[in-house]
Amino acid sequence: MIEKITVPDIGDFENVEIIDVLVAPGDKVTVEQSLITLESDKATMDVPSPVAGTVTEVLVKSGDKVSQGNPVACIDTAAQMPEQSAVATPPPPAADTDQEVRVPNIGDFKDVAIIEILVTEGDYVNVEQPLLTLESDKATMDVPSPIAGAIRKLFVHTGDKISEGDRIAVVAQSAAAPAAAPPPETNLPAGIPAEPVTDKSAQKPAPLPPVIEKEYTKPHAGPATRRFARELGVDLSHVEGSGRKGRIIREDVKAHIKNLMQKPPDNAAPVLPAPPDVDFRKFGEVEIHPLSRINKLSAAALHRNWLLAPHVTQCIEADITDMEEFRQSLAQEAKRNGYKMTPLAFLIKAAVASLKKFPRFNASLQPDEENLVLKKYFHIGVAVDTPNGLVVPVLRDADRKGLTDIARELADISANARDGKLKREDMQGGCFTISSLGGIGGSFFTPLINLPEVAILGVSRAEIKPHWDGENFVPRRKLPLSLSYDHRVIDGAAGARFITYYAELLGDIRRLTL
Ligand code: CAO
Repeated sequence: MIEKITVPDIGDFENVEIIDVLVAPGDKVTVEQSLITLESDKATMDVPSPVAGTVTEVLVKSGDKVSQGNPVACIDTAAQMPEQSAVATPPPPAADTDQEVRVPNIGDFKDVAIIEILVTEGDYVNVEQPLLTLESDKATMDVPSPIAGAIRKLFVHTGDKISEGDRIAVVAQSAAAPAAAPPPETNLPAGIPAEPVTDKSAQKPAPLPPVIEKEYTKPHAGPATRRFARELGVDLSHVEGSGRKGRIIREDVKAHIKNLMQKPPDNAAPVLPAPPDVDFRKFGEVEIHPLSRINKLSAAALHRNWLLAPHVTQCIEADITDMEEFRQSLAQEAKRNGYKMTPLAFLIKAAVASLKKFPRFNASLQPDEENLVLKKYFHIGVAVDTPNGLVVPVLRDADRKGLTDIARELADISANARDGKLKREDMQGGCFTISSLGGIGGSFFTPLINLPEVAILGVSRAEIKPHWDGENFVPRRKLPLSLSYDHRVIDGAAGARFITYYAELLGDIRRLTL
């Protein structure tokens, strides 16, 4: 018969989060075996199975929120081991009496090794709390306490070999403690009842069921260790076991956490402090504007670039008086032909010439920082300001294009960028980026390198300034340039050489034809 198991009465709690699902379809479960673990802000509690059988369906997942009556799983009770129903409920023991706890019926196993003792003398234990863990060559199983009380005496040690009926401990059962639980099977594999030896006559040996084999596909750890790990948020699949056959014990979980705390943060994933989370409504009226997709993508890329590349920004003013004269002479013709000849076309040509002269700037550092990849092509990225945010389309093979072609193409790619028509591949493969704010204003700034490129040129607004020609101050048009470079790849001298050469090219554009 299939039974649908629901969340029992959990007091006043509602919508409690499931932090762990402890069973999967196909698992055999015993009465009281935990199916899921719930955690409210006040308590953590397991939801036990009220029946024994085979899980046919799990109806919840970690992270779900549940309340009393919500379905948890379906269990086929026909698969229940017949012996379980034959287990007699032990009579309630007398209050305030010492009671011996002995090894329960563990099937055909004899001389099974104790691999972990989970309590010490003086500990107070609850009914079903695991006392020790046994391991045969086929199975690992916890032996739970059948009664609640203080452990007065422990008779066993790690490594001892024990069989059914051997003494484990004397427990001083407290008067207030609950009586022995009915079929006390929790934490033992299905079909292996644990009981106080006083009731041993009521038991029949049960063979170990095949379900135990499944344990070995999970991290090899006892229920107590699993609970401990869960409390600390440790994923046992990342913990190395030091127990027999690689079994994970409590000490391994502690060592794992210690190791994580001591490990220096990974370069690729720096641990950053969280930004302040302020409720600005406390201070005045506010409006919330969701960030656009482009805003979010570029924010993540800019942050990564800023963190990964040690930036240095080198500035210079280029004398573009003659270049501007030439550009103006082309501007009219461009306008007649439906495009704009802005300074940017010249800046791209000068970038190609400078990259040819300084090949280390036309390179990318491999992520393992072992090699530099030098590029033989010249694709120049151009930062474009759009209503949805910043994008960087790439003008390909700029070395093979003249000023007019570049100017026309720039008009197309910036129009496409602003209309949101750029494709992913239009923004890939850049060698070097130019960010031109000259049409807007401002002087020098610190552009952020567009990794995996190693340098970026920031261009600001040109202005006529007094220039000392050796005898007089003469008016010259000066263009502020800011070159940021990745100091892992380019040293300061190379940065200064590159930008000086670049400025010289703009100062005498005839050299662009060389
Ligand atoms: N100094 C003075 N004037 C300049 C100039 C400069 N450095 N650069 C351009 N101008 C002039 C142009 O000649 C043009 O003048 P006219 O209107 O008289 O023809 C005007 O400013 C506007 O130019 P533009 O912006 O239309 O064209 P552009 O080729 O200079 O730039 C583009 C194109 C797409 C790069 C630009 O429009 C843009 O989006 N810039 C912003 C880039 C950006 O946001 N960078 C920041 C990235 S880091 O956050």
